[in-house]
Amino acid sequence: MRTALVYHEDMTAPRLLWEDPECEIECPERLTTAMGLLQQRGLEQRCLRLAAREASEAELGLVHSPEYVVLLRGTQALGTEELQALSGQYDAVYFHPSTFHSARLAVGAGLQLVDAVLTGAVHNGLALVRPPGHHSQRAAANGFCVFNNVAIAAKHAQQKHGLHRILIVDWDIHHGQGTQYIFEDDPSVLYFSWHRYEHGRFWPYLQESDAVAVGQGQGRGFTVNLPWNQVGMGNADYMAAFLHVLLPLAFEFDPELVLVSAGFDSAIGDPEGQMQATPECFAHLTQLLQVLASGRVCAMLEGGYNLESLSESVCMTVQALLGDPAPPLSGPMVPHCSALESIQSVRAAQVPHWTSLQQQDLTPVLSPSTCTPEGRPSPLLSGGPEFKVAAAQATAALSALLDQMHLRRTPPVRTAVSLTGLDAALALPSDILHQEGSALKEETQAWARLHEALAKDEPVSALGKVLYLLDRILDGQESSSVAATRAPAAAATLDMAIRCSLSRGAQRLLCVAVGQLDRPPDLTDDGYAPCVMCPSSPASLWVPRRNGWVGQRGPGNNARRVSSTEGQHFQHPYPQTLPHLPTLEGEWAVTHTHVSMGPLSLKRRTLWLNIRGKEAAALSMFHVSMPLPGTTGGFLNYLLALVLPLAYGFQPDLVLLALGPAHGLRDPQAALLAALLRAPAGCRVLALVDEESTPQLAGVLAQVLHGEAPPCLGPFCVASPEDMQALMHLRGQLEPQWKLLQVAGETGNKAPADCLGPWGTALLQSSEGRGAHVLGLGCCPEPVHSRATRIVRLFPAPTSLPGPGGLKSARVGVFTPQK
Ligand code: X5A
Ligand code: ZN
Repeated sequence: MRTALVYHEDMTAPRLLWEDPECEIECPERLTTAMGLLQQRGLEQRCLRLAAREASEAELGLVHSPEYVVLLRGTQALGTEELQALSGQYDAVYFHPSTFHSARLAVGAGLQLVDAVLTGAVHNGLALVRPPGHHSQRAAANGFCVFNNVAIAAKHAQQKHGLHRILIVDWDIHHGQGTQYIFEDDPSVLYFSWHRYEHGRFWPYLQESDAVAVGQGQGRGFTVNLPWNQVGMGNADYMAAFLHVLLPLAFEFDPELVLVSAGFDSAIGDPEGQMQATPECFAHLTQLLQVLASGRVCAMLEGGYNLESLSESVCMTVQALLGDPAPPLSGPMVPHCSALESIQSVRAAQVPHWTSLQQQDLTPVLSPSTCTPEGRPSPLLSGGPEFKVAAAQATAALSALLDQMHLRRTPPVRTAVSLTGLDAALALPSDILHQEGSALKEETQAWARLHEALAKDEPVSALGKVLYLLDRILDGQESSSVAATRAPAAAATLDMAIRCSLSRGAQRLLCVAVGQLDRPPDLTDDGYAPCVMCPSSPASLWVPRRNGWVGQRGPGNNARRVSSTEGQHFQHPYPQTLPHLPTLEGEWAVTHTHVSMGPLSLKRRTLWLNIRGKEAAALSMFHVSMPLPGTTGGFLNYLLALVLPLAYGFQPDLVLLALGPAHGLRDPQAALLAALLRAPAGCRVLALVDEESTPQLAGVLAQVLHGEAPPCLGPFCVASPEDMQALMHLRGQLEPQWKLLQVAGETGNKAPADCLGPWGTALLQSSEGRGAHVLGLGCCPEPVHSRATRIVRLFPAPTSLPGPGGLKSARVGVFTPQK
């Protein structure tokens, strides 16, 4: 089995025996509710269940002083008043007669989990424990924590399993100062924590929680603190923190094991955190961590006090550990200004210690937008009356959100991978499907007629297989597939796959083409112009609808999917993915009296990324070409600082990953690319692999798309200056539109015209002679209703745009987005 779930009912025993508004949130229902939902969702049944054992006193001694352990042992026999008196000696702690037993089970659960993962019994797992651990110190209980479960697990992994590099990711919303103190001079443990900080005004009110605390002595650079100076941080902020801070350092560190201090008080609705990350965010964070350390991820529960948010988030984490696709992230992928300032400050503090940061432009930290104490509301006191009101409001907001997101209805789709062409020599795990089916011959031939290359060179059977695999992904039968393409037909096959996906109702298609594969000349950001969509079929009919294009599928036998004229939508295979996302069409509705839109929908349907040997160019925000970096460091930088921010910003519902002729990727690079692209796309990926590639490459892609961890990239090697320059160039161009690329707060001195960057995508131009009132449309996934007007500088027209002569040069137009 893949995932362990470690638990013991006895850990529900400790409870608060007296009045204490600060401590009452740490209650037994935290565990029972989370376990209950895991069972109800059928997730618990899919895990290897391990009953937690008590840690020995020797194991506690890996971190804690003998005197402290003796003191705790003594609490078992104390009466309520004595317990209360002892509790009062610590900050935010309560003891119960069952505390010692429960705390030993919590430590033991972590040890069992680490043993199960490091002996290979499972790939990963979660320990659902109480009391939590990350505030606990060598000789002190603190913040509901008695023993430091994660720290003891790390020491155990080093001593019993001989590990040399362990990463601890503390996504609890409080600073795990206990863990920080234990490892602050230890370079073998990289400790990352983000936490509500508010410039020191939030518990535990420590200076050493700030970004400038980077560790001591040998351990300098191995403590990474990301303080949030405002509440309300959400999915985009957490994603930016992972992409721009944690992951670059983690890849450079190259851990052998990832321990997660998995507190869910960082999730929406939590009374302590007051943050806004939705439960599925934890599935994404977990997926991202699984590309490290061969997928050896051990998560241990820390905080999390909104029972509904906690249990949903726990389920999302377990689903991701099991390899299930993650639901798409909700909300605009636009980090908060204060979050960017925090990210900037931690990158600046860490830059001396990490080569992967050294090559990037790190502008000095400007006064953060939040640093003036005047006028800021004083922090809510835990347990106080205002705190309760805020908590009730948050809970109501959360319930509404969960209902609206249909989270409960997200089906677990197990990834299956189909192979064709290259599979002869492959030994794949038995749960990866070898798919031999093919699309109907007439349908295949109809598509093949679109391309000379296909009609002439490609055996119809190979094409039919690709179509069949794609069809099954779009129908939800498989998540992902791998197919072989022959070099002369690679571009045409990809083109056909794009057309087919769009015609089948894919709303946003991310095409990542590696090697000699150019964007099909008639593909625009919106998809294809209707007239070229299905030239072979006279029945082809494309009708613009409020929500995009609805139309008949051209060739073949798929008339059953044709929507009726009244029909709002295509019969969409994954309807749960998009309801929360405002369409760009809605956002950017240019008043139609000003602009005659012609046949183009405003919704951007394709994002084209070409990774190849030569140029770095952004022809539009949806058409980006980048060189293939020469080193591991360069490759990682590209993935984390460019490809993933774009992919998460775009939120594709399908990825076409084409490794064309001369793609130049080594197998581990291709595997990492596929593993990372899988996350933002709900695991829907069709990989087209050049037939000249080795069967091993197809095999490793199949495994990664199936949810296995990618193989090691090899030794970290810094990016070349040329690669970094090209990356900077692209980022600079794209950052104004793709906000997830940002790594620093606004400098505040930007001209208004630059709000949307050096170019917006021109959809229309005025005809010759009326050039003075050119209208432009900035394409930007950020919500704009807040602004009355936008100024957009036009970009020279891409060749695919209609209109005589293209645009002359940059001209500025103003428009008012419709409400
Ligand atoms: C594990 C954890 C929080 C303590 C908060 C005290 N502790 N106000 O979340
Ligand atoms: Zn916490």
